[in-house]
Amino acid sequence: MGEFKRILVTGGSGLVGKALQIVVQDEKRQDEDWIFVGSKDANLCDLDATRQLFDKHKPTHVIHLAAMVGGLFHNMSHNLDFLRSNLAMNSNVLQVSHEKGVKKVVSCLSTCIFPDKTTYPIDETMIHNGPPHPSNFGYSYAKRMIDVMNQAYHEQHGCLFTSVVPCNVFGPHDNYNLESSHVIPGLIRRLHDVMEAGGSTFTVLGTGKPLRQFIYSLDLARLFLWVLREYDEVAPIILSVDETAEVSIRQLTEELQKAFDFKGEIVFDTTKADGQYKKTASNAKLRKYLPDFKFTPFAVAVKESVDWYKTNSKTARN
Ligand code: NAP
Ligand code: GFB
Repeated sequence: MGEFKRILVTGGSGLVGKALQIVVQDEKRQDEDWIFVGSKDANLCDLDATRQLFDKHKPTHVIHLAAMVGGLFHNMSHNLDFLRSNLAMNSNVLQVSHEKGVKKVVSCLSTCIFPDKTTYPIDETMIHNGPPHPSNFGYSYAKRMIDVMNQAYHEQHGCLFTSVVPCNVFGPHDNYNLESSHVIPGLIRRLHDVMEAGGSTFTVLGTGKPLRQFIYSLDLARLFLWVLREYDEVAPIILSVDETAEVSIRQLTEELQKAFDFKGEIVFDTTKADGQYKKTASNAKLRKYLPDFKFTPFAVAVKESVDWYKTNSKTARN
């Protein structure tokens, strides 16, 4: 039995938070008490509300997932909102974690925040080497400040505040709202609607050429457990599938077509933006720690995500 941990998970009602709830059901330890919260428990953009949340739960550890999160198109049209909301939430959670003597905080960056002009594969040392892609500079700079604050809290107060850098995440309980969703839930929602309506043409936005690494939310949740329990560097660690698992949006669409058994035509609307062409990240640092970690095969993860949405489309976050 290790030291007792009361772990507060902010963003606990979202895609990654729900995956963590599922994984914790099987893998929680006797000396761990898990608390999952969403925005209705406290608006983390408000410092007093953040303090009240921490006073209520008295966490010893925090997994900070809460954020204003969205896909390419939502970021392009709301860069200021992404910047301000995420700066506020991140600053409040780290400040109150320090005030209340939280032993460890694990926050969340993203592989989309790296410099737009870069060499590949991207690694953890490159976060601040140049401006991010213009489509999501607000979100990117807010996320980069987590790493800067983690370093400053460690240098001035010895805090163990660290962060992980996931690639694109997908899975059950995603956000399927067409204005704000990421590509996989957006395509799942739209292809489901086309098939429900008996349509025979499915339109995918952009050229289909961009490349992405996609991690299944349940795999990411398992890695979060390991980071919370075993990873004690302040420096970020990329949590991504292998470079060889990178797929194009077109290949993703073909996988979704199979999962839905859609026999109609796929059309690419090239009048819509592609966003970053690629953001290929290296998971060499993760592999050094966990050489044998097994990611769920992409086709299996996509099928499970599609089947979940088919069953839950009426109550999913649309
Ligand atoms: P999500 O499904 O949109 O969930 C966001 C979570 O944050 C929800 O629980 C939401 O609560 C909470 N939240 C939002 N605003 C809040 C506020 N003002 N106060 C308190 N809570 C608030 O996001 P996700 O995909 O799970 O992302 C989780 C983390 O992973 C984020 O830090 C994100 O940046 C990071 N990430 C995501 C991806 C991806 O592809 N999804 C990739 C890389 C990194 P409600 O449910 O009550 O709204
Ligand atoms: O997940 P996504 O929206 O964001 O993927 P990013 C965008 C890519 O998918 C673009 C294509 O190439 C789009 O042209 N796409 C095709 C679609 N159909 C659709 C659709 O119906 N919806 C969406 N959303 N895209 C985000 C960052 O970049 O990555 C965020 O902007 C965040 O900040 C996220 O970090 C993980 O992968 O391009």
